[in-house]
Amino acid sequence: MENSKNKNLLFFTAPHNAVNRKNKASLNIEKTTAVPDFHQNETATQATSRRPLEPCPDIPPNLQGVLRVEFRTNRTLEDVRQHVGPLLQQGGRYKPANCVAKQKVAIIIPFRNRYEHLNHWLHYLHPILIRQQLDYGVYVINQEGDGVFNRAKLMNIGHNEALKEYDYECFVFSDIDLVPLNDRNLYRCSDKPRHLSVAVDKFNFLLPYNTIFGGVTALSREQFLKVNGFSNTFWGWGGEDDDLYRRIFFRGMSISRPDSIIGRYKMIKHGRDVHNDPNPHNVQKLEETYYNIDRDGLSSLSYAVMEIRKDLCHTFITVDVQAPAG
Ligand code: UDH
Ligand code: MN
Repeated sequence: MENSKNKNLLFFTAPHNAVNRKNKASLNIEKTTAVPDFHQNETATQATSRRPLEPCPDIPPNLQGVLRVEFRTNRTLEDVRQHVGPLLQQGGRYKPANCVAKQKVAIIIPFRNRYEHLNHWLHYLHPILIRQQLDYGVYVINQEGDGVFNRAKLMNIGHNEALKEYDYECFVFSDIDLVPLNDRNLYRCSDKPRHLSVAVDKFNFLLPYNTIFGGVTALSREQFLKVNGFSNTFWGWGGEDDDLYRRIFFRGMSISRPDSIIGRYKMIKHGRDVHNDPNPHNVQKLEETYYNIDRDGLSSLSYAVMEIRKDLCHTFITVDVQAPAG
């Protein structure tokens, strides 16, 4: 079983292909009704008698393009569970029932005390990711305590924890407050590390600067390993995304982006969080990226998992990142 390595797991995932057809139709996720029912005759129809699934098409057929996104304040996790839950496996997992997904994608979200944002994110992203025909899982990495926040270290932890569960080949690192406005912006990896949140409403739908690599990014397992992941040492707000850009550059890669029509995003409005003030040292640290790539990153990652909770809509992993006092 995929999860057997995880000792702290509270729930195990159900068979991976269970899909509720009624909700499927209402979300306009797949038009075909020819969805194999994996519960029926599960023992009788073993792999031998099943026709192997075809690969999913390059371009998912049921995308809608421009989306309407509204952040009502009273969206509860229970609302989200009812809206998208029937399509999912425990832990916020999904894979297409009638074709083999192009990629296995782990979505990694750094988190602390943004529950309202989480509900919006789950509400909007699950239907999009399903229409994109991904074999995916959603991992919310929750920093325990009120020490200084470390977005980048949470990303590294998410990468490692997700790989303990499943053979993911692509990692999409996403802030909790960014929702795409176009579902043609595929949450997949490509031959270059990819920056997905190109045109964010908060920045008037413009790139604030050319080398920006924050918000939502996608790196294949190989690309992420090649740069030794994120640095673990950017405490507080700022710099860690620029450091990752520099790592990519110093390892001889360049980035790709969708165009600014497809790469549009809405950021949920928020103020500054406590214990995540801009850190002026982080700006200085960017001078040292080149020398730190190999010694600071996945190779030096140390943390403790405090709890793994499997909700229907996401896997919530609480971690001690050994933060300095906030
Ligand atoms: N995050 C949390 N909790 C925190 C801090 C950060 O969950 O306490 C995560 C969350 O996923 C968030 C991401 O880290 O989306 C990045 O943090 P951010 O949203 O604060 O970053 P952003 O660049 O901050 O959006 C800009 C400062 C906001 C000032 C707004 C003034 N109008
Ligand atoms: Mn934000």
